[in-house]
Amino acid sequence: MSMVQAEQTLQEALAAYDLGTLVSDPVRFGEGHINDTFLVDAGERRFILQRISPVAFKQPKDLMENIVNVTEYLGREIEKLGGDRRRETLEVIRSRKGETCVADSAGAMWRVFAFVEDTICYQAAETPELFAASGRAFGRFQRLLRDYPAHTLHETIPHFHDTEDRLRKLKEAVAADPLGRAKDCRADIDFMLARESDCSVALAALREGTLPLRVTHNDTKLNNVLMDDQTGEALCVIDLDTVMPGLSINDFGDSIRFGANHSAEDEPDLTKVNFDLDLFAAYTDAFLEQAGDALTQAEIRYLPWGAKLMTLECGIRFLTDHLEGDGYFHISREGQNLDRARTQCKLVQDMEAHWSEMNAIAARYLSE
Ligand code: ADP
Ligand code: GN1
Ligand code: MG
Repeated sequence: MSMVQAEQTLQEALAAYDLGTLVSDPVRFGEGHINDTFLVDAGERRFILQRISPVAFKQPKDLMENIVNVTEYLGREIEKLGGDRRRETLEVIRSRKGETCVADSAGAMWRVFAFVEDTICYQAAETPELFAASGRAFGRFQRLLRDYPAHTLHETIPHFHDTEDRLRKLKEAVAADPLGRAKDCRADIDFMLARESDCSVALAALREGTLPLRVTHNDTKLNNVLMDDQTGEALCVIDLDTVMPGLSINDFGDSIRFGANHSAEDEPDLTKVNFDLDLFAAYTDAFLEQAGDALTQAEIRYLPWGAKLMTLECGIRFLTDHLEGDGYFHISREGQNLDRARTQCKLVQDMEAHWSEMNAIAARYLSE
């Protein structure tokens, strides 16, 4: 539904910007699940035009304020390190009136970013080197923002990585069961409910003060980082919609969830979905190489929990959306969110089977 709406109002959004003369019509771009993303080709320069998901984001202006402030801060830090801020962080392009985003006639908000050229956005960690490069990028992101005043950030999605709340919402969706789908996912629901106490582990550590609140990205999958197509190194962390105060172990964990395996997130054949401990180790090394100094011993100790909980939570979210009728995550076929939920459960199961090895890998970085 939203996919069609975006096409209908795209021209209105485009008219609010002065991007030069377009050489072709904007085309859908990328494989994000949330926003509607288009590539705009103005010959000399290219741009990303995005319709911000009104389902996911209720306060798009606050969200844009976060992104402008964070990218300006990152830009200054990158320059201090001798880097190129125009390639190493996002650049928000203003509308003719100087706005960071513009409304269409249906009330949705649109924004424009400079297209970061000569990069590749991977959908799967094809090699350990590639996965490690993304780990360095997110580790560096964590380090660069370590002194950013977290309290000035808007919470763009309340309770985003509140795993207890996510499970509560799953239970509500199961109880309401508006499409009668629950009967076909009983085993998946039971798998998640059996892990109810796990859902509190990181949150309890936060409440007790064992884990600190930091500025985090909160959506660290591999396709939210652009790789330099010449050097193969990670260049630019994108998709900053969910930069908020959060847990560093969740940034680590969400990358592991998506990247430490060799299958698509929606692979229907679960025999192909296997957690890869070597990829886990490669990412851990790379993430801590860059973020290490900024993290406490407790954060390092809890890294495996970050991996397991982000995977479990994402499974819970996919299943909730499936039960509620797929209003949140974009789908291209029926049952896709159920398949996504099932891959996450399989990965959680694998992580549980490799739990002591995962902890041993993280423990290599403990100094106590
Ligand atoms: P979503 O929230 O829907 O995932 P993203 O902001 O991640 O939206 O954008 C979707 C995709 O568009 C990305 O995975 C990437 O392929 C591409 N993309 C987004 N911004 C840029 C950019 N500035 N330069 C190049 N590609 C981009
Ligand atoms: C969404 O926006 P995208 O596609 O990068 C989602 C993440 C999920 C991910 C699962 C704002 O990420 O939380 O982990 O899908 N983003 C939001 O693939 O909900
Ligand atoms: Mg994305």
